[in-house]
Amino acid sequence: MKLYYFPGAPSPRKVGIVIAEKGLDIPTEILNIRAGEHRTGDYAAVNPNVTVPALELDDGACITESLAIVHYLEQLQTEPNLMGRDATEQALVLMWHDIATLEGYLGIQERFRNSEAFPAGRALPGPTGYERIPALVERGDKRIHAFFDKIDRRLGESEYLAGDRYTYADIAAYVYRWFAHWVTKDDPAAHRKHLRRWTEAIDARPAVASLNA
Ligand SMILES: N[C@@H](CCC(=O)N[C@@H](CS)C(=O)NCC(=O)O)C(=O)O
Repeated sequence: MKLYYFPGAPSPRKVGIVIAEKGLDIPTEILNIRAGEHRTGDYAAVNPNVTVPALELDDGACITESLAIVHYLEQLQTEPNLMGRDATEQALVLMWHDIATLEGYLGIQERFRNSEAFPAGRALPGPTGYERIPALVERGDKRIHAFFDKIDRRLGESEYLAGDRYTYADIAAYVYRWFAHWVTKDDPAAHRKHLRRWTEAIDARPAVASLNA
């Protein structure tokens, strides 16, 4: 098994936290996507979509998409459980993961990749070139605020996103908060008290702290 990984990008970072939480030891190749290492060499033969993360299995199968990789790892190492123990909890984990990814991550990505900070012609990940649409920077900002307001409200009524314990839904949203802070230089948790309480609790987890160090 081999993981293609880059700790400085949100999708692989979520998988990195899951691996640390589960105490797994997986051979890893780091591809620095900021230096374009995923677009050169033979990585396209592993993952034609040229995105990270990807998990190559010993039988030659290659799993891309962080949610699919995490689902696989959860079957491989069931404890600590991160994807939900019963039908309701599993559905709530997937629901909050989807909300976080579609409303949060995609808004941050829109804000980042359509700005001058990002190389031209690469407004979406993957092998196809897409030009920037500058108006999406402002729309992305608006989406980021709406998303973290929603998460803050949820965390005002629930200790964690899917209920009273930490799950993969929290890992995803936690990574997106970090990504939003990195992109906008404005920490969404600085002025939202429930989000801050939850961020500090996750920051203190040994597996998370080991990756943040
Ligand atoms: N849906 C995929 C998204 C993968 C993705 O877009 N990865 C980004 C890093 S977060 C990437 O590889 N970007 C490379 C590029 O933009 O060229 C997942 O959840 O893993």
